[in-house]
Amino acid sequence: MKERVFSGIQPTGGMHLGNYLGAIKQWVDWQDRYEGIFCVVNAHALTTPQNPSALQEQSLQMATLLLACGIDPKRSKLFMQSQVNEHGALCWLLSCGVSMGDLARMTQFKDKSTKEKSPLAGLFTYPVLMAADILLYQTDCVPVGADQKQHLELTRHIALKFNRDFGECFKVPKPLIGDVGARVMGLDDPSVKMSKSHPGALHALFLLDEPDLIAKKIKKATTDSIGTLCFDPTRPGVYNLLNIYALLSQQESAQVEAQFEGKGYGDFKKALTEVVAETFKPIREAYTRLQAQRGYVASILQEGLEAVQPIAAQTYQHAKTLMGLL
Ligand code: AQP
Repeated sequence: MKERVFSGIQPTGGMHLGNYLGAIKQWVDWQDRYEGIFCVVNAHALTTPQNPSALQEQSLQMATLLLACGIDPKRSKLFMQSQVNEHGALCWLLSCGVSMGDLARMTQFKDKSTKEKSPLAGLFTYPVLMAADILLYQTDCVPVGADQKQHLELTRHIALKFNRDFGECFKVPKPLIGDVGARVMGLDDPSVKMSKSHPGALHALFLLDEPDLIAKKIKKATTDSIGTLCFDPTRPGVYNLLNIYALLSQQESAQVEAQFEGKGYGDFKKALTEVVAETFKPIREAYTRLQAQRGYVASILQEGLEAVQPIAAQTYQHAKTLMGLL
């Protein structure tokens, strides 16, 4: 029997190259080896203020994009988090077993809360909802990038503690480490990771960007005045662009350096634009086709919901009973 993988993406904006390289491409590739349960985590998006109609639209766009990227409903389940009530319900049970101190140590909370004037309590308890997402499905493996490692460790701690205190209930998930280096930084500011919700117009490359816009963003991407093309982490702008090129063209860094030896930033940016546009083109086309098939995405989400809901209900009932709730 295949091991089960669970992962989710927040519909806090469009899907960008960082999401694709750091997560979605690997979800797609792993579908042969694992039983995939993938989720648009729209309830997580509420941890920062959202416009309700934009959130609805972005949630459906995200589900459509996941299918366009290659999530295959015949092999994996795809669903919308808010349609399974047990996520919120289990989050409450788990939040009554985790300490404020453990949550306060989460570096993502520290980072994100400093950007908000008045951070929401949901931002603080976000890792508990993430633990509920994972534990509800008796997940074997969770893909983790560097920024989610700490949250998965907390999930494991929560599961182990619950099983010890109340009785065996949750499978303790293992991390699944993806491509090394698949961390994409902002084009306009390579000191921060590329993010959906970053306000900069030239910050992220979105999968639905047209070729002209891709070219414009890459042309304006931050580099430096040195002029040579080598993988030097002390030159974050050039390093980030080279890293993107290597990942998309599936080459080692030495090969990329050899390819661009003696060339300038202009030539390199042209080649980068081409490889990005080539990667996005089939996804954009698949997205347009899926959108034209009225009702198709909704029917896939419904099928996914019907497949995962009983698993979530069973785990939640078990946890509730073990805790002594009638
Ligand atoms: N820049 C990135 N490079 C590599 N991987 C990334 N991921 C996100 N940004 C990068 C990975 O994408 C998956 C889904 O992310 P998410 O939507 O659940 O959360 P996030 O990390 O908060 O994504 P964003 O784009 O930065 O959204 P906002 O702006 O809303 O915070 C995760 O596996 C993540 O590691």
